[in-house]
Amino acid sequence: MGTTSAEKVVYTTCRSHCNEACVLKLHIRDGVVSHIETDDGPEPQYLACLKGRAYRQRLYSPERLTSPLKRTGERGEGKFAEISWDEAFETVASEIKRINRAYGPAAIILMCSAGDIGWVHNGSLIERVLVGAGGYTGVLGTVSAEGAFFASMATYGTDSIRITGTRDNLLRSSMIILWGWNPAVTRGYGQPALHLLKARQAGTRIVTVDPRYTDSAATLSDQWVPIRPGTDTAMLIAMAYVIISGSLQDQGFIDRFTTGFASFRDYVLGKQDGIPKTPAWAEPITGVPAATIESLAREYATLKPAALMDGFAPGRTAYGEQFHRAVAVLSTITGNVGVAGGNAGCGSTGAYLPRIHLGPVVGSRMTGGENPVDRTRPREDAVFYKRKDRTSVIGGDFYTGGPSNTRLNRVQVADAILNGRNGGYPADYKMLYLVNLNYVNQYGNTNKIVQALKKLEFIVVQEQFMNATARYADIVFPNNTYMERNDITTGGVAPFYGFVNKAVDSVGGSKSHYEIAAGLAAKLGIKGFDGKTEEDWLKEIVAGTKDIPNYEAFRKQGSHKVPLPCPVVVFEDQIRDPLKNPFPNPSGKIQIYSQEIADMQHTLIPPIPKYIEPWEGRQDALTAKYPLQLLTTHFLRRAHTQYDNVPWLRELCAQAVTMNPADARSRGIKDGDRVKVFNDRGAVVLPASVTDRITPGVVDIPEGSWFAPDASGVDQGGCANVLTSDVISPAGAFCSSTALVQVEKT
Ligand SMILES: Nc1nc2c(c(=O)[nH]1)N[C@H]1C(S)=C(S)[C@@H](COP(=O)(O)OP(=O)(O)OC[C@H]3O[C@@H](n4cnc5c(=O)[nH]c(N)nc54)[C@H](O)[C@@H]3O)O[C@H]1N2
Ligand SMILES: Nc1nc2c(c(=O)[nH]1)N[C@H]1C(S)=C(S)[C@@H](COP(=O)(O)OP(=O)(O)OC[C@H]3O[C@@H](n4cnc5c(=O)[nH]c(N)nc54)[C@H](O)[C@@H]3O)O[C@H]1N2
Ligand SMILES: [Mo]
Repeated sequence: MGTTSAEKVVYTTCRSHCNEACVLKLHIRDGVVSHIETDDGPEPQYLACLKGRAYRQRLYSPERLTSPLKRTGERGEGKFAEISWDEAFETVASEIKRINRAYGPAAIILMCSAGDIGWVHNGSLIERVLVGAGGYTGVLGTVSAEGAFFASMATYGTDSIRITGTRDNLLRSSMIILWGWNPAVTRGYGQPALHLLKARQAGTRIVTVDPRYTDSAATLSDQWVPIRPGTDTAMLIAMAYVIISGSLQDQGFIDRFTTGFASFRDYVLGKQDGIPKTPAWAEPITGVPAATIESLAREYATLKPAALMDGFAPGRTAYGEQFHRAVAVLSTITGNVGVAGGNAGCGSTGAYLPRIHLGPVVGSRMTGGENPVDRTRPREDAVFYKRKDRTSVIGGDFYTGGPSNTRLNRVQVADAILNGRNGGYPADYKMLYLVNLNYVNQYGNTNKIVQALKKLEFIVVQEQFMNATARYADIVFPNNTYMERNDITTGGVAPFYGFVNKAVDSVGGSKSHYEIAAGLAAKLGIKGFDGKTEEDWLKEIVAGTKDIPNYEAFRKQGSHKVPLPCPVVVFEDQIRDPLKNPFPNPSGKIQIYSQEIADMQHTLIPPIPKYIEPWEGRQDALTAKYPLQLLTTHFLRRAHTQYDNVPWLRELCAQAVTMNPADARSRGIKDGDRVKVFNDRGAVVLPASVTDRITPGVVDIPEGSWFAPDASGVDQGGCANVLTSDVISPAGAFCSSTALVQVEKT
């Protein structure tokens, strides 16, 4: 489209919480974003999806929070009064001081997530304020992929976020397996769907293993293998049985690059426990016919190179870490690690250069140094949690590991608030500060979170909308959006830096993260916070990357696409020259058997990957009451809870519980009926979508729909976490795919 003289064009980068980074071309007329296009620059283009293109309805939503709010009714009742910024800052500062004096800084929990992902405007700035005020209790782990992280640290010695190559590596694969990965819907990490489409056009064989016939199965794959949730490790181990018993493994690769193969082989062949892990053993566990397991294993071992791409969701289950460990080991014994067209496993996401370069540049400088509360209890267990290279990503604490035993696993925060020291937690908690996080909606067991929030003395929420979490705040700080501030962002695994250009002034009285943190720091009397402006930070970050030659040109173009001579393969150096480049772990090799895990002596975290029967699975006695397994997948038209209130996007697809016709029929449910989905943790009412695209015995409620309890406490909003639990997997993962439910017609 052409531009008129009264119109201005600004290039910016959309980096919402789907984790893709896309170029937006904004047309601005009279200070208002009038329409939005996407990348029209040179290849590779970073093309925005429907959410970025619909952003105007979010930016100018009548529901935007435009003034600081103070609670006037009961907590959660949703009654607030507008107050000035000065009063809001004063109230929060004096509460921080009061709680600090009365209980110590550990009583204050800070949790951040990733609303709009930028390197300046994120939760790190509040970390900086709280460090200056005496400290806070931080959280650890990532709800997305703690299982993948653990498996990656145990197997390779490095953080999973670092171990994905660029997506063009997929164009060199002979076979690709999308295992619990649906990149046709879940945006993120370097436009994988586009590359998969190209690979398929070039004749690469692509197979999807998923309980649902996903859009990726339908449009990108040659074959769909339906599987029961939470049983993937059994199928992977049975594939290893086919490979090892048929001598299809790459023994030369195993001898040179790995440790502990014999122990895994003995387990697989049944020499340890007398149970050979044959396809016939896996069939009744997984629901996948033995012949299918057998043929997939043979193909995977012989069509080389092959990329086994494991999504995060199968790792967000009971013992999900075993899934990612098994994927890494299968990739290893077939010689697919560190080679062109292969993949190392442990989560099919990650970060390429930009994010890794920026971590150290921004990290502790932004967060204001060590948190005094962290220092009180250094972490003693699992040595790999202390390794330095756990990538600090964005929002400060987002991926920070466990340097300290004062930190709480994110998923257990509600339990920690409810039980405190008596429950074995390091402190009693009185205050919660939330940034870029829709806590009530997005973490396990919503009703328990609500109970926990009612117990606290003070809650601060930085938000754009009055959502389920903001409703529980004592003070709400209205945050602006990325269209109203300058920032820098990066493209996941894509070799791409995005400049986030301020396009319009902040709507109403909303403020940026920087402005909020600076205002609060001033009230707390923290010196030196405001020593650097937004612009100073941006320039410092750009200089630190060493990739971007010219700040002004970067800013004007809105992006810097890093030229790469060839696709990037993870661990290429380790395989090409292992003596010079050992793996960053104690053995220097790929650890099929991990001595570090063995030393932990945790019976449910074995040193080799093993299938362990999950709780709330098909074998659980609870199936008598709640016979259906619940999935809570990521949704096309949302980034988690974000964009759920955008009318254009709501028209596209309805929030519903997807179920198989067999399960619907036996309950007298027809497509479109309103149904109640429930278990002991809660109940959700929403429409049913009846389709063969989901395997029998499994139902799916897409995560991120807004929690809206009625007077009897039944959620009418379709929020999946009313039904999920806050019990974590032994290695720390959020088990959002491990929950049994029943469905009935309302
Ligand atoms: N549009 C959009 N894109 C997004 C996001 C979003 O909210 N919206 N969120 C982003 C974020 S933060 C993340 S972490 C990623 C996460 O992305 P993922 O975790 O990969 O996404 P999910 O949709 O939960 O799951 C992927 C697939 O795994 C399947 N699955 C679930 N449980 C199991 C299981 O036990 N076994 C097997 N084999 N398959 C299973 C689901 O049916 C689904 O098709 O996506 C990112 N991209
Ligand atoms: N059942 C179930 N639950 C899940 C998942 C699942 O698969 N199943 N997936 C999990 C995963 S992978 C993730 S990553 C989490 C995501 O969980 P969250 O990070 O809590 O999800 P978002 O909806 O992205 O929440 C971000 C919030 O920040 C606000 N926001 C956006 N931009 C800004 C900004 O600039 N400033 C401020 N202050 N706020 C802003 C948004 O309005 C939004 O309310 O959910 C997890 N929860
Ligand atoms: Mo995530």
